[in-house]
Amino acid sequence: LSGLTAEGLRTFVAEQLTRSRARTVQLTDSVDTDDLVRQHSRLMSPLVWDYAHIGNQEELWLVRDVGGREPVRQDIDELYDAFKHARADRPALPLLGPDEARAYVSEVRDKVFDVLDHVRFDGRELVDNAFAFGMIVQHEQQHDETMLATHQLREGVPVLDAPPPPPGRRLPSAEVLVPGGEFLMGTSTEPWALDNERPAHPVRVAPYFIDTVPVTNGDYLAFVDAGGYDDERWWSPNGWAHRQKASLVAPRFWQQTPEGWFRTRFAHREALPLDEPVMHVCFYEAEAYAAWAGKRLPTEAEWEMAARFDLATGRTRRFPWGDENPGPQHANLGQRHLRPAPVGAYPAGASPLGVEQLVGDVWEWTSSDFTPYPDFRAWPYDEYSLVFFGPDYKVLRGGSFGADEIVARSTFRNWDYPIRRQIFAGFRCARDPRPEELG
Ligand code: AVJ
Ligand code: FE
Repeated sequence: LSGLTAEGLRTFVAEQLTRSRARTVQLTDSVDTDDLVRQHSRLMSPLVWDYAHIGNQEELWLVRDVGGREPVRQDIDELYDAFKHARADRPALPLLGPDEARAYVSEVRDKVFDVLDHVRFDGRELVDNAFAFGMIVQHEQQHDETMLATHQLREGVPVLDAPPPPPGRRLPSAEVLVPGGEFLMGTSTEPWALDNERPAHPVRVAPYFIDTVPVTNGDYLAFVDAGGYDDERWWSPNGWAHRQKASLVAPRFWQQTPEGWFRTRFAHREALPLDEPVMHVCFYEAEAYAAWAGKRLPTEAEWEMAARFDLATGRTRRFPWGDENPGPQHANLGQRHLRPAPVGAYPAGASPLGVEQLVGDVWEWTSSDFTPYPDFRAWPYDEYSLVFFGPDYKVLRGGSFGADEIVARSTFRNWDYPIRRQIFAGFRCARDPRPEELG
């Protein structure tokens, strides 16, 4: 972005707006009216709520604030304010119907293109490097991933399709030693990084081992088969209490049958693919598996050091593979495939130490609470991150197959409650070195 002229920036923003809207349209046009308005799970909004909420955020920030234009539909702001109504209560609201929602979001979008044609990118911090546009593109893409999770919860005939991911391969080693030391975490230079990723700051990390790939379905099945869900030893006190209360026995969407283990994926039922990263596990399940394996989850700093630090130069990279934006050879992002890729599928995405699939495939649970970095500044609004900081949320890193590349920076921080399983989340393990391993 930094090398672009104002015209170049306008073109880039327009492409990103168009790309995110094509995805939103695909996710909402692929189901019928009934599937758009109903609630597929109490954890999710009706799809038609996400759809109009995308338009409403775009109106608030780009039409009214950046553009200084008259409101399109001020009367609906309250309905689409995520803090006013819990997801479970949204179906009962007098929401815009599918046709009204479509008309509304396209009216907003027309005005946004007009604002984009006239905006000056200098002068106001909100539009430096087109930040407000970038924030709204990312907002839409994040809701698209949420809508994709709603699709996963939907029952019925399959409506989404995509080509299979590339094949996996066996890696030379299961884990690598990261020697630790000080590295620069977070960013002050990514123009579209959101407030919680900022600023870049030095962090000191002790030496640790980290797995070269995420934990697979096959790995996780060994834990299930070993009675891991019935053995309190592997679970934290909160984890065990939740496992009991929610009667957890396996990852969400897994089914055990006389013919073996199956899973449901976007309404397709298929044999459990053993070499794919496990997903739809909550933080507590990830924690229990790691304890059973004699390991632990990485901290957020350990995850980011593995993903970005280049030992040879001492420099923090943008991505595990270097500074280039993600391409299809690097990572499974952007709903290009409708599943995580088998482990080993992205050798070109390896970090300097040989850690793979850090970006894409599945969000990875870390052991860290969602807390602000030193000198954090809530910007441009408190409700993006500030109101969520604290011990209630765990950080997830790396992005999933359903995360768009415009979101999945290696500095991007996602967060959720430790009991949540509907997100496309898995994990990888880390461990402390034994003294003799440090030599
Ligand atoms: C960063 C994914 C946790 O979906 O709650 C969407 C993103 N914030 N609208 C969420 C977000 C406001 C957020 N997550
Ligand atoms: Fe939102």
